[in-house]
Amino acid sequence: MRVPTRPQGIALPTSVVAAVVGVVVVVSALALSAGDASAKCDRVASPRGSDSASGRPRKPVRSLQRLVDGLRPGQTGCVRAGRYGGSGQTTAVRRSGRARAPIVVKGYPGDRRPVVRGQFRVFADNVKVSRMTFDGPTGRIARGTANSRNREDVQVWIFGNGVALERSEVRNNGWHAGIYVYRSENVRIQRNYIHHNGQFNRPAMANLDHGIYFDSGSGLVANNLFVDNVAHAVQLYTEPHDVRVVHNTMVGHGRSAVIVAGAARRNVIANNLITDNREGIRTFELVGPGNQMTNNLLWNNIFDIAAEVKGLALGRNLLRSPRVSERTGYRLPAGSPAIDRGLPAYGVSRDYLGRRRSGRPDLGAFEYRPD
Ligand SMILES: [Ca+2]
Repeated sequence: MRVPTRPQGIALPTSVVAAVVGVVVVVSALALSAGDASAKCDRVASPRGSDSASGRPRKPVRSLQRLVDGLRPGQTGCVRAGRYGGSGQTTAVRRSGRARAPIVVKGYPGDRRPVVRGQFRVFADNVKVSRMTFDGPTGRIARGTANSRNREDVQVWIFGNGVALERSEVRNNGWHAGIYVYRSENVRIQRNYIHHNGQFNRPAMANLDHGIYFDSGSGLVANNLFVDNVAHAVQLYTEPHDVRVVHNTMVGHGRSAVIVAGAARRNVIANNLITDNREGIRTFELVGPGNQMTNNLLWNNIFDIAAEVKGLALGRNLLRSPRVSERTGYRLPAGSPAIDRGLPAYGVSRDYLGRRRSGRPDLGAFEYRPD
């Protein structure tokens, strides 16, 4: 399988790219809420485990691969804090769950999120991945999406239907995408922190490395925090359909927050908070029908709406400062114009932190709550 030709987009003076990409943002203080309502662990992996063990909770396995290989539909594998995988390694989920009995892989309840090095693939249906950190670069990957200069590859590769990636961190990828979605229907990517993915020192790649590269399939991208990925936070290309990109906060991208290109069709971009990117929204040679962008807040992008938005139905979008900052982890302050400005039709019931949204939904990933 090869990654298809990418849209080349427009040339840009290097100094402008550097100025935007150079905004280094650190949100380490922004921890996902610890713990999990469900403490069910059918199998466990631990740095102190052994791959000759059964994997039952008192006999954990060592490797993430061993853990996922032992899961059956309806079972949950819990991963204790620590490091898994390694540079150049691939961990792959290959056994499918069922729609009502997914295979679940998650960070152990109450532990810090485990850190997975190398590439993580979900090549199966009905798999849910939660509370994990995927840390790039991948290292040299055998049989990856395509050969790059150093055989680096995408960090998390989703190739299956009904796959969920939630409450995780995807960072520091060295080639093309933090998350790559290929021919996958009903994918749900929610409440993740997706940041610093891409090759920052290669001008030739300034247009090509993204937070999420949604190539094909359908689903939901909601309540994610995207910060400082090289090119776009989300690229909808070559032919994704019926993807709802809603309630995300997207900051500091060298190209745009969202690009809709090629045969992408019926995708909706709404209720997002989009600041400090080169461009807020753009299209590129868009021929697919029915794409729309409405009710987003755009602020302090060099171009809030790019010159090329042909093929995209633009509804009303808000051009006002949301008054968010890196220092406060992009939470909304009292009086922000993003509060209660979401269209309920595109709303989601909870926010990035899992808090119930109140009143009309607030724009972006965070629902305002006075502390
Ligand atoms: Ca609200």
